[in-house]
Amino acid sequence: MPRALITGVTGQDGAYLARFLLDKGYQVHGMVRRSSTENFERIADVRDRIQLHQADLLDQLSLLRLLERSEPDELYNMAAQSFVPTSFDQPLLTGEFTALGVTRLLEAIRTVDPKIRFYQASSSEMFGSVREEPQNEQTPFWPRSPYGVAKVYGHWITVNYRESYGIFACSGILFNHESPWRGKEFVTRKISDAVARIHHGKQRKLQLGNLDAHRDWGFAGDFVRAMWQMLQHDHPDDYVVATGTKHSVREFADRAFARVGLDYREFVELDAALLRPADVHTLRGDASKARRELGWQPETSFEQLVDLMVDADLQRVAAEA
Ligand code: NAP
Ligand code: F7E
Repeated sequence: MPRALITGVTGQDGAYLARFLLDKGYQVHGMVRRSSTENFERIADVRDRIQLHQADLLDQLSLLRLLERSEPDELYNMAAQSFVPTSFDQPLLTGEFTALGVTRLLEAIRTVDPKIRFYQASSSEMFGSVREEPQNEQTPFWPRSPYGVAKVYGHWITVNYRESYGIFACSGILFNHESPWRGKEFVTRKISDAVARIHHGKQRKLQLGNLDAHRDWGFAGDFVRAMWQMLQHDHPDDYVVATGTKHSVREFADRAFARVGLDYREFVELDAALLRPADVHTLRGDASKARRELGWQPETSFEQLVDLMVDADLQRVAAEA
């Protein structure tokens, strides 16, 4: 039975990846950080099938012990401070988690078992102020937030440990991917949640920032498959994972409100406090390398994604009521 260790197993991607690997017959281990209250909502129904271990990206010794105890064949590093606005408020902490945390894990691999295959969750935020469209593995990085800068470090340290020590280390440059398990502060989930609450009379307005930002949005369930495929390949490499289409925040809101027969213009208000010191205005990825070499392609369209997120929140809000 292959063994996988997932850091960030309580997050959106960790929860999808854990189910994907369990279905593939893996023994799944998850790293969780200590908290005064448990935060296992996203893995509640598979909690008994995952072995959880307490450790923290800030604590090198805890990571060494984690690898000794879980003895993984594959390590998926999903853990990070992943919210871009927080990275402007807490740039140092973001650097510790999202950048240096990657080196701590790679050092733990080098010390405990250099044969462990490593997946790093890199991000389209590294392209930031884009140099070309669509963005591929050769496109230069120009990050626009402390989060993006930290991810650039995480990306290059992964490449460096592959080249320096021969570790099977891959960096997946994933474009935005969403789901009903997306955190409610991210714009897609903020919108789908608001649509459901407005539909059920629990909210009146929705405050948003930059409505003209464009993103290449895919479905998280499709994207975790690409992570696993990278670690099954015959050599380690870096891959862009994206749908190849982009839409604006405005278009997302338009379709989401239309799903319940409403016009977003009657509910959405601009809140200047939600504008970022520097935003990423447009992103669209070219995943042809992943398609060619891994056989990966997305299965969920933008329209299906919006609908499934709104439908899930409608169901949840109705159940709460
Ligand atoms: P998420 O929902 O925010 O989950 C982040 C996870 O990291 C949570 O489980 C969190 O634990 C854990 N974590 C944070 N700091 C930690 C620390 N110091 N020690 C241990 N665990 C820590 O993020 P996601 O959307 O699933 O994304 C997964 C990864 O992919 C992240 O690295 C993100 O930056 C990257 N990424 C995401 C996207 C996307 O569109 N979703 C795109 C590209 C890259 P708690 O539950 O305790 O907070
Ligand atoms: O913002 C605009 C905002 O926070 C998308 C993370 O998973 O994907 C995510 O980062 C866009 C931005 O995601 C609101 O200005 C407008 O242009 O949903 P978001 P993100 O910043 O793209 C990348 C790939 C990651 O790696 C990250 O970890 O939407 N926007 N109004 C808003 N954004 C938010 N959050 N809230 C608003 O009210």
